[in-house]
Amino acid sequence: MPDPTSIPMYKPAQIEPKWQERWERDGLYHADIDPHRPKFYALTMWPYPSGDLHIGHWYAMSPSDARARFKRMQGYNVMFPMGFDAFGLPAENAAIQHGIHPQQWTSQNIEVMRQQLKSMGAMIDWRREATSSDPSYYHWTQWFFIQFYKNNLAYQKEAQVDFCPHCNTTLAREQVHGDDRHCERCGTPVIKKNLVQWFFRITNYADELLDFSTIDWPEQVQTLQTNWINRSEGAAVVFKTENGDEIEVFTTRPDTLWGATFMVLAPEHPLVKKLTTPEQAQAVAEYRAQAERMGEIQRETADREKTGVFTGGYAINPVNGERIPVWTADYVMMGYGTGAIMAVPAHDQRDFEFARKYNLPVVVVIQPPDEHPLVADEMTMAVPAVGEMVNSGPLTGTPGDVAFQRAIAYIEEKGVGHGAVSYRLRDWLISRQRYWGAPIPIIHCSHCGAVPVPEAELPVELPMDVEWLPTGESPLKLHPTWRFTTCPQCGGAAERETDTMDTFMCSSWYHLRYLSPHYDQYPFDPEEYDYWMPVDTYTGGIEHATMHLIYTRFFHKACRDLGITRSAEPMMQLRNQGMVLGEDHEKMSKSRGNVVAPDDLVAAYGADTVRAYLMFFARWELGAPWNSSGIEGSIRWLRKVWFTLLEPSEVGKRPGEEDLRKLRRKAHQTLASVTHDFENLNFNTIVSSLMELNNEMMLAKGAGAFGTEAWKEAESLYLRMLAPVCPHIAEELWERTGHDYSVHLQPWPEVDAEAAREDEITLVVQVNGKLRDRLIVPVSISEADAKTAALESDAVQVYLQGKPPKKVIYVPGKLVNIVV
Ligand code: ANZ
Ligand code: ZN
Repeated sequence: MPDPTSIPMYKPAQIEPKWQERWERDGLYHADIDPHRPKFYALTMWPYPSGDLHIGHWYAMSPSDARARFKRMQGYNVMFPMGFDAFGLPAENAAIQHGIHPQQWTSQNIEVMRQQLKSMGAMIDWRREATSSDPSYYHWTQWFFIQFYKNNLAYQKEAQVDFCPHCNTTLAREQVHGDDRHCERCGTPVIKKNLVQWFFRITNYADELLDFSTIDWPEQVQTLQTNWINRSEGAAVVFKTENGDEIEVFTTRPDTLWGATFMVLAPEHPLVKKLTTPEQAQAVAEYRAQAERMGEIQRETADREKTGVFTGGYAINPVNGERIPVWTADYVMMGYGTGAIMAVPAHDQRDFEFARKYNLPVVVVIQPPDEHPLVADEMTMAVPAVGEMVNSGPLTGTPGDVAFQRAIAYIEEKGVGHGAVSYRLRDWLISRQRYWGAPIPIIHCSHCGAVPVPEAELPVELPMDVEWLPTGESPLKLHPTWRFTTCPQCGGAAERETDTMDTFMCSSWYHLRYLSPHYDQYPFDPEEYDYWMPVDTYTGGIEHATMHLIYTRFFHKACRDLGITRSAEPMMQLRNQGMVLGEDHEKMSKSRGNVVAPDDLVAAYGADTVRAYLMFFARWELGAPWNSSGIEGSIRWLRKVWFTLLEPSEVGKRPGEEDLRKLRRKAHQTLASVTHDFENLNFNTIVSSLMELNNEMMLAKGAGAFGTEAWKEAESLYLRMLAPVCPHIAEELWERTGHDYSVHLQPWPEVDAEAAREDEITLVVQVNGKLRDRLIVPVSISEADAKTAALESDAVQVYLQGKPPKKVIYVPGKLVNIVV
């Protein structure tokens, strides 16, 4: 036996780089097609190459890595790839501010981050690395665009867009925040601009995107996506104006049509100008100008005082022939439904407030059951429209449950409208007036229109020699030669599209590029696709719930319809981690000075400790504030493990039968719970279970168990369970305890149910000293559990009669006496 004083110290700084090199040299984490093994595609969201892997990245990636490692030990052929989402604004801003080319800035940053990722000890197969700004990558991003364009899934139209005057670019609706509608990146209030833009027809997929039945995604993400899409059933109804125009409205309550006493058009609605009478012209023009300055979110705020202006024009209610005034008001949004509404003040609160303010008539058309007949003049607010139809001509008396359907049948029969569905989801605006993105592969020809670049000529490469002027135009527009070309169809002089694609386009398909990042015949090697797809577990931040995670589902479905991908969904299971906050409980930021730098932590404690702490300190999906003394607990644990496994028992101690049984029981019970927890990504309880088992092993060692069969088994189980969490120390101890390289190639152990079984005892239950019941309970039952079990016994309940006991006495392992 080795001399205990010769146990070396645990020195992560020495062992971690050593194993990382060895694993890399041996290609230990290479994932190749193997038809004899089941595959597992574990994907974690790729980072933007900002140049620094922060603690949030570690929090997202190292537990994901542990889960992937666990799956591998379970016998799956696991692919865990990594890459960089490298197009986007910060690179361009760095170019403008520091005069460094985005290409150079990006590749320097990637170099740094790749090293940082390696220091994490993750099982990344670096041969599969992909970077979206590489021409070999965006070649295929452009190819996808062309497939979409050829199949009418991409189109251009003039649109009013949100534009950041500081970043000089269009923003997606999701990138505009707050009541003041500021830019997500720089905080500048955005303005509206009319530009010809490119869109993807994501709305074609609205209904299918609402179906989550085949995927295991968090409820919260499903809700966010469902609300984002916001499907409403109702009717489209046409109202004729007195000067012969038609106003179409979308309503969710066609059964209230007889109560429509006025109409409201959004200020931007094209009919506003036509309908406005000369007397009202000035008021309407002023109102429109004022509305234009306001943002949609601000306008949608329900409790805002309603404002509006009468256009002077009238329309005819198509069901009762009433002449009703047409107003314009900013509580009606141009981007929703048709941008026009029929106002039913008796049953819609916003319309009610508007009607009272401007003295417009209120007509009750729904009578709630079991209430006095409603009188419009006495109402102080709109009445929810549930009940029997009244004042509704031929439909009067229709019961509430069929009113909706009958009203639709009626307007369809009269030819004034039809059943319709409306969505909040808009088509995806993908064009950006920026340089650092994938150029949209279109050539504009004055004869032929928008012509896609022939596929053989892809990629349309970004020119490297551009000028950095934040002009609001893409720098590609200012390039002296790049944009001038010839039309692929007629050969005439033509110009390239100078907009680039939204970076969410690049990230909609990166999981496919990882399959074969060097393949140059197609976006991916079909053989790799057949083996690896779909992604089995996808992990990343909840903040991507409505953009990336909707876009990538749309992308996959669109590609499926074009015969490029198969199956309805790209990612079967999704799990979101929470956020690591600063020690001050605030979001980490440089300006607050509360940023925790993983590189410093790795230098001080080693990667394994950082990994263990990140898995331990919070429930993964919730996150928590950082705690710099907490991480000390993790290094102490690993040092203990180190000595537990290396330092023998005192000479001469012989363990008893019961000591060894206890050790085996704890080891297998831990294995059962750790297995369950890995499956369910409950990382914090994995670490705490391992801490407990280590304590049990120390006790067993005190009793002389070191080196016994039971000890050897516990040691092997321990290191295999530790391997996914702390891959380096597990590998080092695996070697030092005499096992063959590598712990990471070991199968996940099987629980020995017999060993894990708790021994049971009979607990006597007394009431006032008299025997009333006997309970079979585990030997290790805690005092609290024993008391609860006794109090819950039917025999005891009879004596308690619903009252609390006076006193409960517990004699460990023997009896509970309840005094009533
Ligand atoms: C008459 C009516 C009566 C309505 C009633 C509601 C209740 P969701 O459920 O969100 O789809 N609406 C339609 N287009 C609008 C727009 N562009 N801006 C503001 N409001 C608009 O809401 C659909 C309902 O919101 C529609 O049904 C319409 O008002 C209003 F008792 O029509 B309703
Ligand atoms: Zn042409």
